[in-house]
Formats: sequence, structure tokens, C-alpha cells
Amino acid sequence: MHEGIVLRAVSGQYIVQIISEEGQEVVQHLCTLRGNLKKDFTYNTSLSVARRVTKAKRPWTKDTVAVGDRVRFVATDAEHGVIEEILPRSSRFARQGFRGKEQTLMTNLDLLVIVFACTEPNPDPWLIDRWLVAGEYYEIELVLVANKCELVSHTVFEERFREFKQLGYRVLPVSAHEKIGIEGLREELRDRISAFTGPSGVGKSSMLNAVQPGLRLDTGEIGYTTFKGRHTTIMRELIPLATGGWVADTPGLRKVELLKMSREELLACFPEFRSPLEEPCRFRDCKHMKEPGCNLKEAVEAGKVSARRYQSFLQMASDMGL
Ligand SMILES: Nc1nc2c(ncn2[C@@H]2O[C@H](COP(=O)(O)OP(=O)(O)OP(=O)(O)O)[C@@H](O)[C@H]2O)c(=O)[nH]1
Ligand SMILES: [Mg+2]
Ligand SMILES: [Zn+2]
Repeated sequence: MHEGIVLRAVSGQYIVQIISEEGQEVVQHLCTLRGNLKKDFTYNTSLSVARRVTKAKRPWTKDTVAVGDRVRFVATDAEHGVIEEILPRSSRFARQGFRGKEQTLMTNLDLLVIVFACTEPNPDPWLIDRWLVAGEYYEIELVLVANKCELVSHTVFEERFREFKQLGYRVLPVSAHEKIGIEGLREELRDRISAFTGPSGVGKSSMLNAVQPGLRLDTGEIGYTTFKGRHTTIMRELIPLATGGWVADTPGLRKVELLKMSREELLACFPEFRSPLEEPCRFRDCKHMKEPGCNLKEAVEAGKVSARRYQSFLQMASDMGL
């Protein structure tokens, strides 16, 4: 029996890399799932780090094996195997799939690298908020990466990302082309499971090519009329890093599909709301929207909480039908 990590899922089959003490050499097997694992693969809630009480109520129901899962498998020959057991997950990243069913995208993520460009395309703070909320919700460590930093002055960089720094998020200026900040990025990824995410055309694949020379991920030229970018990256897979650890390059997403949350859960994803909400608002059932005597709204009016972030909260709440 070997212990491995699922690098890629391809129509019911899984590419599993053996994890050995020595590390270095990448040995992969194409595995199927033992029959009864397919039918009844149920997680219980205790696996989630239930730091937020509200979150523990959400049951982890039936699920399939996903990229990032640690598994035990039996090798049937040098290249094939059968997965016998799925080991407990430390985290899970999902999206709202068809008919409201949650679809697990990746598991055991340690770090979410949210990539935006300083320009071409310009960063969209509303979209950044949504990625931050997704990361906060799953309690995954977050880092913002601002690529193409060679194209803007320091002042412009500060203007575009300052508000996120002030919230306590780390923002790393990087240039995949000029090889700025690549060493730091490599250190972030070392010995961990990370995922790169962000809009199309911001340079996620270019950055990973710089972090690991020889990788040759596809990168695309963006349409200069719209800066919408072509979706060059299609696959969802973990790439073993020479420095240890794994990283997933994900396709650019125009939209962030947030899971449906409760109001309490959504509020908890805005770290700066915590302090004003420590004291109860005038009404015990305050929704923090239109109610008089709302501590959150008062903090916004007093400039302690950014009006833009509050607006972002209202928009997300409305999208979720809260
Ligand atoms: N000026 C500049 N251009 C860059 C930099 N990094 C990437 N680019 C360009 O930006 C475009 C998009 O790069 P990709 O790496 O394909 O972007 P991506 O985020 O992987 O895009 P998707 O796979 O579509 O999500 C390409 O034309 C790159 O050459 C950079 O540091 N500076
Ligand atoms: Mg790409
Ligand atoms: Zn309130």
C-alpha cells in the first residue's frame, strides 16, 4: 500500500503521486476507485476546523475524490493502481454547481494565491473582495499577488492595493516578465499545497513558469481591445514543485461563485467588521442593512469601515438572497 496525493482527476480515474520520505522523484500512478468507495464516501463535519460555530452546522455530505486528496492505494503495476482509502481532509474548496449541488474543486489547500494585475487588465476591487471572502470562508491562508508591477509606478501600485493592505492582507508586487518577486513567491509555495486563482490574462501561468523554469504552462496573448483575455488554462491539476509542495494553476474566472452562506458566515468573512459587531446593535435581529442604531453602519459613517467594502458585503448578501 502506498500513500499518495491526487494530482488530477480524469473521468473517474485519478493521477496519484506517491509521497515518499525522500520526496524528489515524482512517481505517478493512474488509479481507479475501489468499488464501494464510489458509493458511500461520506465526510463528517468534525474534519472541518470549526473555529466558527455557525460553520460547523454545515454537513459535509457525500462527495467524490478531488484534486489534493491524500489517499492510500495499491499499485497493480508500475503505472496503475486502485485507491483503497481517502484520508481526512484539512480543508475543502467548493463551488455552487448545477442545481445547487456543491462541487468540490480542491482539497487540503494551505494557501490561496489571489492573482491580479496592476494593469492590463486593471484590478477590480469588487472581484478581489469576492476572492477574499471565498478564502476567509474556507479559512485558508490568503496572499494577494499584484503581477505586471513593472508596468506601473509605485504610487499607482499603492493606490490600487493599499486598501487591502490596510485590512491586513499581504500584497506582493510581482512581475513574471521582469522576474520581480519570484523568489518570494517560491518561498510562499514551498512545502505547501497552493492554488493560483484570479481573472484571465493576469499572468497566473506566466508566474508559475517563472517560479519553476521548465514548466512551460500555456500562456496567452490578451486581446488589447477588451483586455478580457482568452481562457488559456483549462485544466485543474496539482503541479509538483521542485522546492517541495504542489501548486494548482486554475483557469481565469470572470465570476467568483460563492457558496450560499448565512448572514453571520458572510459577515465573518470581512475581518474589519468584527470589531464594530462585537457590541450588539440596537435591534437584536439587526441585519446591518437599513436598521437604525446599527453598529456596522455607524462604523461606515464614521469612516472606520470602508464604504466600498460595506457595499461589497451588501451586494454579496443580495446575490445570496440574504
Ligand atoms: N507586462 C507583463 N505582461 C505579463 C506579465 N506576466 C504575464 N504577462 C502577459 O499577460 C498575458 C496573460 O498571461 P497568462 O500567464 O496566460 O495569464 P493567466 O492568468 O494564466 O490567464 P488564463 O490562463 O487565461 O487564466 C500574456 O500575454 C503574458 O505574456 C508581466 O509580468 N508583465
Ligand atoms: Mg493560465
Ligand atoms: Zn447592525
